[in-house]
Amino acid sequence: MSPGASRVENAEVARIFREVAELLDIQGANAFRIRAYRNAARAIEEWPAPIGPMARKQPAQLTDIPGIGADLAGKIGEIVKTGRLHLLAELARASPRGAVELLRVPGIGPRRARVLAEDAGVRTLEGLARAARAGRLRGLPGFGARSEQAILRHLAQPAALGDHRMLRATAVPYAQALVEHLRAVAPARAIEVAGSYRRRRDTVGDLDLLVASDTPKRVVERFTSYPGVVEVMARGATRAAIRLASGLQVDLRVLAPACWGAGLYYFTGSKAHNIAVRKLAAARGLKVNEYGVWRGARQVGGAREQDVFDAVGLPWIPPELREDRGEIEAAQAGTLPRLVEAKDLRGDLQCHSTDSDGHDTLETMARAAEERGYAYLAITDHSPSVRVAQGLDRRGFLAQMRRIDRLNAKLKTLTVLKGAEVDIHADGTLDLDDDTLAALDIVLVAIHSKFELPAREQTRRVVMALSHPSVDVFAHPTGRAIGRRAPVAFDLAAVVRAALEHGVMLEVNAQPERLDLDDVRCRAAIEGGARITIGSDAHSTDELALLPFGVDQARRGWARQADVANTRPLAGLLKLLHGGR
Ligand code: DGT
Ligand code: CA
Ligand code: CA
Ligand code: ZN
Repeated sequence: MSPGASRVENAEVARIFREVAELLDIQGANAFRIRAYRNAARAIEEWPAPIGPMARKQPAQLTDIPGIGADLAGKIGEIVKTGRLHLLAELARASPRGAVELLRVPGIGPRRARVLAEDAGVRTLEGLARAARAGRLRGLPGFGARSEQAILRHLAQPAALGDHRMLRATAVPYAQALVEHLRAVAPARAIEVAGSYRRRRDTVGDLDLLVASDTPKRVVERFTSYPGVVEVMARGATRAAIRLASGLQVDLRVLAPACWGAGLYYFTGSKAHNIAVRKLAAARGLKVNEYGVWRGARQVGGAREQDVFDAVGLPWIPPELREDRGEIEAAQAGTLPRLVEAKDLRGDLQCHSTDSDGHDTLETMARAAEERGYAYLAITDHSPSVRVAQGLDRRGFLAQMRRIDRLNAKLKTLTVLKGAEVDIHADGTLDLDDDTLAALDIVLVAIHSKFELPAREQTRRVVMALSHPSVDVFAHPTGRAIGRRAPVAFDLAAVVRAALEHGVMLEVNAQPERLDLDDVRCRAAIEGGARITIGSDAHSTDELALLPFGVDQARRGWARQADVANTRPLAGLLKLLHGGR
């Protein structure tokens, strides 16, 4: 069984515990109890072993997981056994309906959600929008004209209302578990998750599962009887659609083996890309659809995906590029980029330790990176003004640098780079003194406040920060959090010019909620001549494993190996850094 498939229960337990924490929070429950559920969710998600078999065979061992006592262990057992948690249903019954939806709006926490429900009768996003437009929020306890404006701005974004996309990373264990389940009726090479999932988009609307088989009935039967199904939404001879408890919807199509390639191609999309390729086919007197490549009524290809590309005279195009954003023209001209791959990366250029807000010590992080075979790991703890992260001050960084020297003397194949993630103040100055900055091997700068500055001020702030002679990397440049916080407004072209002028690189941050730069901005930055870095921003050893999600986003951003600084061996990387190593 693949590691991802067996971890689907970790994902489910974590999801349910998080929902419990949210509902407890809305009800104003004890803060320790709420935190216990949140911490447990995180610990279970990061627990390296599958929790399902453990709960079934050795339930006593569940308490080995940090933050799991007898009570939570019992609840894990209940979820693993029954797929649900009685407590959650009870809490949901006792909570104002829609309150959880309101929590997705930036600036609305549990307290404000309760005020909205109890004092203003606002229980839905639509209700919230109405109340904000009518100016009825500003009088409520904890609300003012400013927060009312911010809420209106958020709700005006097209994605704010009724868009239930899931982070792709969240969907991975669910997808892998389903694929595993279907292995009983088809070999691995005959199963594929297509759609936006295969194109490695940062979020997915649903999953599009394809199976090549001569016995579609068996496949449909197996699919709809998956234990995680809460609703079978459609069922036909060769297709079906289900919904899982997480809300994720999955479409299944069973394809005849002779049509596999054409179906895989069609359902990978994107729609815009498909339409453009179909036009090329039509110009050659061919028809391309999900069943094959056709000349009149005769099928001339479609068993392999390559058949479709051959039919229109194109080389194979990686799914990540299939967005009709110039990939077809590039394929025709023979200028498709050879995209960076996860195995090209030699190290990780952003992570945190217990010295700021990480969960593992400097040494533990380094050992874990060494075990991954990395040549280097930049430890980039926060600077002091990021108070929630308990950042280091000058003395703290100097002490950490001495510890890194001692650690490097002991490590065999890994070099720890002395780094920092330095906060950019609102005026563009940096949150650490020049001498300390100059002593570091690698300086990341980032925005952690004043996200809402107007574009001109934001651009000026960033350009000033990048012009500091010690700065190497602009980390998670737009500060977006998918579904929660929009990207800051700045003039990307001006920022890229400043980055080029001062030898600063732009990060593609691999945290699934960030994936920042996004695909379009990453490509624009590279086309503008900038170099990028990919950083996991790990806050624990397990999160080092997030790095490939950053690679996915960089690939969608047309990044080649040479565009990514941390594909270089250590000596080559150091040439790109200002630090005096
Ligand atoms: P999503 O689910 O919103 O993240 O995005 P996709 O790309 O997975 O879209 P989805 O699930 O609606 O459909 C899967 C693929 O099927 C899509 O990428 C392309 C193909 N497809 C769907 N509808 C059409 C259509 O009307 N025309 C064409 N040419 N292809 C379509
Ligand atoms: Ca889809
Ligand atoms: Ca779909
Ligand atoms: Zn940060």
